[in-house]
Amino acid sequence: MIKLISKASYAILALGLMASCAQQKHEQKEVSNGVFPFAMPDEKPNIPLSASSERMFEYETKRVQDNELFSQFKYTRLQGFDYNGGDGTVSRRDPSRPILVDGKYYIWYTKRHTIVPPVGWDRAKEATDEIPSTDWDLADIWYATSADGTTWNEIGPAVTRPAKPKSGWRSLATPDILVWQGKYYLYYQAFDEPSGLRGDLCPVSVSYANSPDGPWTHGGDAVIPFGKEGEWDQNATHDPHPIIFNGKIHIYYKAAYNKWPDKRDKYAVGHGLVTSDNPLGPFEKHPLNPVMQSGHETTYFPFRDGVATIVIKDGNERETIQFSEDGANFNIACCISFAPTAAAPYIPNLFEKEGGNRGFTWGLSHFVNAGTPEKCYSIMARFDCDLSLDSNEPGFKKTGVWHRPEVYFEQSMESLYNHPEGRYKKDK
Ligand code: AAL
Repeated sequence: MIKLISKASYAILALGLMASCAQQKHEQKEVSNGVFPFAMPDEKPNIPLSASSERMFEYETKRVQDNELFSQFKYTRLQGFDYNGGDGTVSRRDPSRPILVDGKYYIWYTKRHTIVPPVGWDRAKEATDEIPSTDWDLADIWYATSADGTTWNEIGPAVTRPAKPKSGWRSLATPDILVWQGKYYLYYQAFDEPSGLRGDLCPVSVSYANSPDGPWTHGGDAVIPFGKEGEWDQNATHDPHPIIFNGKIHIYYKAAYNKWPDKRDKYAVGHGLVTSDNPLGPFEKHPLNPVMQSGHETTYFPFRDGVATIVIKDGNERETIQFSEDGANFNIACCISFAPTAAAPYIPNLFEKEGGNRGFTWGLSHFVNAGTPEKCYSIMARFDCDLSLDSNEPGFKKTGVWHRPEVYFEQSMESLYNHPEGRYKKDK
């Protein structure tokens, strides 16, 4: 019986080999005919190619399903955070990347707990010491821990607003973490006025501690220098995002430019890069800043011998993942759907000497529209994906992302009616 099976399998193997030889001949013939082959060629065929076919051979893999920097994203609601019934008075947003310390994940984030929901940045003049303008006004940096990355235990504030007129007296927001030579460094936005008043204007401050549980010591203000007047980052440095690359601290940051104070709808975003050997600075700006001209928040991660980034929402290259060999010159690796907003991935060994460059399988993100415009607040959420060299989960490599019809119908024409510059006017 065994012999029979093995004879049969030899026969099948032989047939298979013959078929594949025939196929190869067929391929070569097709290529020599100047026609793109049926079987995906490993090398760029020596035939005239369209621009799209040319580009196909510039990506790391020709099929997106084989691309280590492509993934779908799946979302899970976090447990353990209370939002006061969703009345808009409690908001949590812009989480830091989780880090694992002694078996516990730690995150830091913007927490606003105010007597009323924000009035909105168009009405920033109405903001008071108790009434917030935006969702991230009158906020502090809080932290939470978790054993599994889904159920969180909110411990309390990590860094709170200093007394006026110290930088950040109005609001602290959008933190991220660096571990450097055994110490913990939190970088965050420090506001001295309600955001929306003249812009979303703020520099970045830093605090440090010997333990992720604090206590935190103030380590400096305006650590990422503003550009000079007339330069793209003249008065805003947002979303500080530190990584260690080639042994040096690299902080990516964002500035919305071409916008405030008078042409808010013409805005553009740029991401800059500063580097230093000292977490408290001084930081030196990369001469090619902005190193990225798309993407709303900053999500950069060491990947193989370079740096990769998830680019969302803004710019011509929105909804892409990009890669750069030098951390400054990025090219598109692939396009993505349903990308996590303000993505903060958990990257194993991120701040270790070795091993922090193999990607990730989960992280935290936020949804800024958890409430209504009148009761505006954000929630944090977990996303899972396969952007890791150590994982191979075919389910994440599917290309179809199917939303229920309701999701599309929610994107109704309604939001276009009565747009000040729009053609569609609703019948009164
Ligand atoms: C976010 C971030 C920064 C901005 C605001 C809070 O999406 O880009 O943090 O200042 O919005």
